[in-house]
Amino acid sequence: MIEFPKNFLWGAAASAPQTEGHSNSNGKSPSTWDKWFELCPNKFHQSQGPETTSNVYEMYPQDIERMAELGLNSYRTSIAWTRLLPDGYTINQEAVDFYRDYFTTLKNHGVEPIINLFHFDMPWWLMEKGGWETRESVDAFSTYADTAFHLFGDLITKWTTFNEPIVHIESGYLQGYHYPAIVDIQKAVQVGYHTLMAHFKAVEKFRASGIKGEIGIILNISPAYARSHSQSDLEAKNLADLISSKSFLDPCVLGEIPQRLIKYLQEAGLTPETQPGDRELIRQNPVDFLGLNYYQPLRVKAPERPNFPPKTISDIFEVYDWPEKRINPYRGWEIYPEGIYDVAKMIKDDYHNIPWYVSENGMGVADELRFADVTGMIQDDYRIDFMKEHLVQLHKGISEGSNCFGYHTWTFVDCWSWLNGYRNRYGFYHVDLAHGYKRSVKKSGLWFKEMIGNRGF
Ligand code: BGP
Repeated sequence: MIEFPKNFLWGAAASAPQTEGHSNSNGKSPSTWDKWFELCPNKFHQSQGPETTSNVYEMYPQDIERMAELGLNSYRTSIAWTRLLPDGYTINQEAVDFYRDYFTTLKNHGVEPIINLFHFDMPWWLMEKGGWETRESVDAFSTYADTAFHLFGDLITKWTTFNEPIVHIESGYLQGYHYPAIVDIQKAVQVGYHTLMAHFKAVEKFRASGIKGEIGIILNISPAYARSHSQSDLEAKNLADLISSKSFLDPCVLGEIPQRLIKYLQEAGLTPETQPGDRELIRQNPVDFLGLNYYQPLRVKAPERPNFPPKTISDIFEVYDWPEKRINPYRGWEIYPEGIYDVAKMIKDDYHNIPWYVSENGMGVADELRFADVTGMIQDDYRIDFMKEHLVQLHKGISEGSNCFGYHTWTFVDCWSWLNGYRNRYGFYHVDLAHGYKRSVKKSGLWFKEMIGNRGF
C-alpha cells in the first residue's frame, strides 16, 4: 500500500478551448484556433473544430456533480481570453456570469478551482498584429490577467499564467503544428521572450492587486536523457534541458534566465529584443508554486550534422529512438514512469524544493468503445495501470522529501485535442458526440474514486 499525504490535491485538468464549445458565440471573439479551423478545416482530425468541444459551457453543473461524486477536491481549467475580453479591453458580461457561476459551483462542491489564463488560445485580433512576436502582446496579456484577478479574485486562490508556454513557441514557430505553423528560429526566440515577459508582468500585476492567493505557472517537463555518455550526446542533452525546461523554470523560480542560454543565443546571433527593466522584473517576481505536466521523457542524441548558428531544433539536438522504449501507440509517446521521480528530485535539488504539483499526466487512447463491457462501461485498465505506475514513482519522490502537493490527470471528461480532435481520449468520463455529449463513467473513474478515498492503493 502506498499512502499519500493528507490534504493532497486530487483532481483533473482541462482548458477552456478544449472543453467549453460555444467558441463562436455568447460574445466570444475568435482565437487562432477558431480562425485556423475556419480557414483550413481539413488540417483537423475528421474536421472536428473548436466549436464542437465537450459543451462544458452548458454542462458544467452536471460535470461538477460528477467530480464531487468521484471525490475530486480540485480541478484546473482556463479562462478564454477571447470570451472575457473579446476585443482586448471590453468586458463581456455574459462571460463574467458564466465563469463566476462555474467557479462558485466548483467551490460549493468542495472542488478547488485552479485557474489558468492562457492555454494556447491567442486572440485573433492580436495575432493579426503579430501575436507574441510583438511587445504589445505583453501589455495586452497583463491587462487581461489583471482584469481576471479583479473579477474572480474573491473565488480563486490558485492562479497560473500559462500552460506549457514552450509548446506554442515550438509548435507555432519551429514544428508547424500550431498557427502560424512556420519555421523561424529567430521569431521563436522572440515569441518565447515575450511570453516570458507576459508571465512576469501578470505576476507583477497580481502582487500589486493585493488579492489573496498564490500564483504559479504550468510547465511541461520532459527530462532529457542522452543516448550515450559521449561528450556530444551529453552536450545535446544539456542543450535540450536548457531550451525545453530551464528556459522557463530558471527565470520563474530562480529569478534569472540561465547565463548559458543567454550566451548560446548571443553566439548564434539570436538575442531577442528586450527592454530596460526586464531583468529586474524577472528578478522580483518569482512564482509561489509550479504545476508540472509530465507525459514522457525526451530522449536525445547529438545532431548527425551539427549546424551553427542553428536554423531548426534538430540542428541543436535530435530526438533519439531508444530501442527499449515502451510506447503508447495511439499518441506515439513513450511511457516512462521513472521520469516523474526524476522531475520530483530535480525540483527538490535544483529549485529549492518549491511547492509543486503534477498538473497533467494521462494516457490518450483511440477507439475506446471497443473496450466496453456488456453494460457499456469502458474497461480502461491500461489507464489505471498507467496512473498506478506514475503514482508509485511520485510517491517515491515525495518520500524522499520533494514538496509535491497534488496529482491531476488529463482529463475529466473526454475533450477536444487540437489537430487530433476527438481521436485520442483521456477522460474518466466518455463523451458521446453523437448523442448530445452524453457522459458515461469509465472503469478508471471508479478506480480513481476508490484511490482518493484510501489516499493511495
Ligand atoms: C498537453 C496539453 C493539453 C492536452 C494534453 C494531451 O500537452 O496541455 O492541452 O492536449 O497535452 O495531449 P494531446 O491532446 O495532444 O493528445
